[in-house]
Amino acid sequence: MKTKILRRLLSISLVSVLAFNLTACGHDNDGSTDNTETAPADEAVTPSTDAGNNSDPEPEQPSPTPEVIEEQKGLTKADCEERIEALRKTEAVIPTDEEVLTEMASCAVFSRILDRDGMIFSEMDNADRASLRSEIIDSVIWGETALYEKIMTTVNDEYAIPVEEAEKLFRDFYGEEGFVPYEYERVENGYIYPLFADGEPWHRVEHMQYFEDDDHILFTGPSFYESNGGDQKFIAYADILFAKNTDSRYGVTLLYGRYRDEKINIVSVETSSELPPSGDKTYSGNNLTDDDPATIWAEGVKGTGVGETIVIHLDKPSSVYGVVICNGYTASYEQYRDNGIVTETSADFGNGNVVKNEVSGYWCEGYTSEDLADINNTKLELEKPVVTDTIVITITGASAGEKYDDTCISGITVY
Ligand SMILES: [Ca+2]
Repeated sequence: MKTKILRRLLSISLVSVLAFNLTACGHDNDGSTDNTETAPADEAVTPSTDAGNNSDPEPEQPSPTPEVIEEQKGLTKADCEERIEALRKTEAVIPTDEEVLTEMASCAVFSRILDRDGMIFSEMDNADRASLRSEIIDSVIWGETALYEKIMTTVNDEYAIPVEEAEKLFRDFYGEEGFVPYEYERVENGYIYPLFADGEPWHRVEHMQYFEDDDHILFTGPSFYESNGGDQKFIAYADILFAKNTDSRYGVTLLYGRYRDEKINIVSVETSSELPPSGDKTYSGNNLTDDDPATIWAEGVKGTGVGETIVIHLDKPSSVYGVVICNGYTASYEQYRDNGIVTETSADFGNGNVVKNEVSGYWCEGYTSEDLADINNTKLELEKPVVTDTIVITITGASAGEKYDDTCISGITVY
C-alpha cells in the first residue's frame, strides 16, 4: 500500500506515453461506447476562482466531538462486515443527501485503497490517507461542490486550501485526526495544494444501491477499473459503510470499505464454432472464463465469424447488469496484431433484453498481455438489471488481423 502514491506519480510519464501512442498504434474504432459520463479528475474543467464569494448563508457545522470519533473507531472490521451483511438484507433506500454521499463513496473508490481485506478509513496508514486526501481535494476542486466556494482559495494563481480547513474536511470525511502530510503532498505556508499528477487508471462504482439503519448507511455496487482509453474491467462489488454522524458537515463519516469476494458464476460456455487445437493450444469457450488473458476463444468458420454465438450459462438465475468482453488475442502484441477482433456485438439477456455495442480494439508494439487485457474491455450493459441464467452473445461485426481472419475473444465477465 505504501508505494501507491509513488506509483501514481511515476505513472504520469508512462500514461502520457501510452496516450500518445494510442494515436499512432492499431485501433479498430474509437471505442465510442457510452462509458464517458464521468469526467476524469484531470480533465480540463475550469472552476470559478472567485473563492471570496461565499454566498451560501448556511453556517459551518461545528467540528465533530472526540467522543463521536472514538465511538466509531471502536468498531472492528468484523463488526463492520456483520453490519454490511445485515444492511444488505434490508430494502434499498434513497438517502436525502444522495449526491454528496455518492461523491464521498466515489472518492474512496477512485483512490484505489479498497481491497478484499477491507479497511477502516480512520485507521489507514498515511500513504493510503494521502491517496484518499488527493481524491477529496480533487473532488472539491473539480466536482463543483458547495465546499469549493467555502474553502478553496488561490495563492499566487494556484488553487489551495488552508490547512486548517483541510484538516476539518478530512476529519469530517473519514475521521482523520492529526493530519501529517505525506512526503509527496505539497503543504507550504499554511496551505495544502492539490496534486494534479494522477494519470493512472481509476476505479469507480456504478449502480450504487443504498441501505440504512439508525446508525449507518451502506453504498454498494459493481466496481470497475477504468483504463485511460475509457474501457472498463469489472473488479468486484464494492461496499462502502458510512457512520451517521451529526457533527460532520456531511451528516456521515466514511467508516469502512471493501471489495466483496463474490461474483456471478458461469458454469458452462457453448459456442457455435471453435478453431481446432493447434499444438498444445486450444481455442474453446472455456478459455473465456479462466481469468487468463493469454488463452482465447477463436471462432472456427470461414471468414471473420460474423454471426457466430457464445452462450453463457450461469449456475443459477442471477440479477445481472451486463457483461464485459475482453476483445482480441491478448496474449501478446504480435498475436493481437495478427489475429481478428470483434468490432460490434450484441448480448441477449432473455425476455427481449438485448444490448448492442461497438467493441473497441487497441494494440501497440511493446504492450504486454496485461496491458492488452486492461485496455480492450467493452461493457454491454442493461439500463436495469434483469434476472437470468443464460446470456447469448452474437458477433455482429469483426475485422481480420494482419495474418489471420480468426476472430478472438480472451475473456467474458458477467456482473
Ligand atoms: Ca482467457
